[in-house]
Amino acid sequence: MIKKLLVIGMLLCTIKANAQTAAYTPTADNLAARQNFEDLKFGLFIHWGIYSELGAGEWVMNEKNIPYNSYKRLADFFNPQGFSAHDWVQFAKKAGMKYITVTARHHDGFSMFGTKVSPYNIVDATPYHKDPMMELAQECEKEGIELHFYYSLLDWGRADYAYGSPIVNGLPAKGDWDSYIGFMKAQLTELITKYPGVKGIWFDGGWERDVNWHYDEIYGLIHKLNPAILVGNNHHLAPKEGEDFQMFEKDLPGNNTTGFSGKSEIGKLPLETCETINNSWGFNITDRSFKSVSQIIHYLVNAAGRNANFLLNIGPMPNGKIQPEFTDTMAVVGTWMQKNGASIYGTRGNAIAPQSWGVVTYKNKTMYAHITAMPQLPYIFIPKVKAKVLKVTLFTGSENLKFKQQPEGVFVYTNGIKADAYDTIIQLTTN
Ligand code: FHN
Repeated sequence: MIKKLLVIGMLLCTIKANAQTAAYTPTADNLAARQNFEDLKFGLFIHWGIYSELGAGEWVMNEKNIPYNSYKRLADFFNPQGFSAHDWVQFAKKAGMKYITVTARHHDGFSMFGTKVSPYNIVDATPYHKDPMMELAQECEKEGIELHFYYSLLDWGRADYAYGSPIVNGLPAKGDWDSYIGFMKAQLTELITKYPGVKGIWFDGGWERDVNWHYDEIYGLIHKLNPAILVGNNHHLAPKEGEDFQMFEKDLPGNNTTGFSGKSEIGKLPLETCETINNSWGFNITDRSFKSVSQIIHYLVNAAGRNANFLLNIGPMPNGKIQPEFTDTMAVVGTWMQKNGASIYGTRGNAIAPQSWGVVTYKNKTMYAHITAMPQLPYIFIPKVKAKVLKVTLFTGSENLKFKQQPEGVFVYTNGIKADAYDTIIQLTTN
């Protein structure tokens, strides 16, 4: 009996040891890609699919209870003659964005790329017959913009996914789970091996059901195909083994106004938060709640101060064009970024907690205090500055500003300074 217990004990130890060796160790290339990703700071999120035709957001099939077989007809007349990868990439560049995350496949299950493993895709099922994801990947590579693919784990239409099926013992009672996992692996292989320069996969929809998603196999496959690819998953939970960045939806890290972030403690991975330019992800013709230049710059600055990238979403129109309201706003943001971007790109945040007047970013020995709400008092106080401050100026000027450093922090006197319309940046040089 004792012998038997010993054998079982040894077996359990071996299993544990194997599980530990199977733990994910990011490669040097992956770690470098993470750092680079953190430097980029500002990205463009794009939700575009056959749902865009209805102008009511990407959830329209579900929200309007459109039967799948009727919804599928949208593919017959999806013909985005106005799509230009060049225009999308120029839109991002002009706005000061450094990467694009685009919906390769959303919850409706329609593939916006030329896949061989499902006929329900833009090349085979629409009169357009072209692959916009390939054009975009090539254009991004040419223009030095990084590309991430959004990929939905949830599928409203496929029989093997069996949307709506009860989950029994971690598996959908209907459908064919192995077949669905295999299908996703085949598509992800296509996205990583066929499309040039892909830097990340942005999963979403896993929150729909509590099943075994085979993340170990899926993430393992991605990293086997290209170890540097960054994997992120919008599961609204703390990061899981095999993930390379942590994302937040419609909330700055640490906030939970949406209710999505309640279970996602901030981990150690690079952070990203996404938000919409109006109130919709996919094109919504009635949504005119456009965010102002000031709101967008503040979101970006507040994310950077909390050490997160900002991924700002637009939903292009069904013809592939971007509506002028977005272009106009982002051109102004871009002009501001040209002047002030050095205080954001390549910086890190979170060394100093957000203050009532704004946030602090830093790079090497320079700190940038971003004042987004001018204080009533004639100074700002930056707590817990350990390094000795040698010089304080406005980011856009060379004139020295008065300051006083104490063990508790630094007072910078702001009376008489020329405030910026969006964010007055004060530069502190330390030793
Ligand atoms: O359901 C999706 C939604 O359509 C959109 O893609 C956003 C983007 O973060 N994510 C999901 C909701 O969490």
